[in-house]
Amino acid sequence: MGMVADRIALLSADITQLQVDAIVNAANSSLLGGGGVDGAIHRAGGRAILDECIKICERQGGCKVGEAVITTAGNMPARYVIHTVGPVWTRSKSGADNLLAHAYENSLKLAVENAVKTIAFPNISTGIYHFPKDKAAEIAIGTVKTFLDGHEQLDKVIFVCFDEENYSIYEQILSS
Ligand code: AR6
Repeated sequence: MGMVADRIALLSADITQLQVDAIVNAANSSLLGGGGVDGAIHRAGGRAILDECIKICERQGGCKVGEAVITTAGNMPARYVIHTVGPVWTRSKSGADNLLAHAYENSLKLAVENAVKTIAFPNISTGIYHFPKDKAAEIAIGTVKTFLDGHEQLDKVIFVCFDEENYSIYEQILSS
């Protein structure tokens, strides 16, 4: 594949509609669903996703912040959903940056392990979890670029923005 920048794309879209190998879900540690993009993914994908999440919970007791698990995408056009858990933003917790980076990195590792070539990320933690959007975008883009540099087998990483503010932040960082 080509240079790292050519393998990154920015899209304003509903992530549940995308025809990619894997879409990433900004889940919570219970893996049992919630609001935001998590709710949208479970609604669009159907019961099969929840069934697999329940099995994973029985096996390993949910998913820790910064970690990731993989399930079917059910009725959606994608093949897999990679569920990761971003950190809740709190001023006092200095570890949040690293945990957000881990959420991206562990999702990418799981993608490679499952022969995923195209993957789409939502803006993890920037909704209900209140992570500052500009800071989150810097971490997301930096982590993805570093990972792509060392993993030629990944063809495309798409950053999917659902709100205009995130889209313009990503546009600016990616063009600079
Ligand atoms: N497609 C793409 N992006 C979306 C979509 C969609 N259909 N819907 C929302 N977004 P959030 P978090 C964007 O709140 O902050 C859930 O209850 C949204 O605009 O979904 O990581 C979980 O169960 C925002 O930019 O996730 C957890 O409890 C981004 O997705 C908690 O929320 C992430 O917002 C996780 O909070």
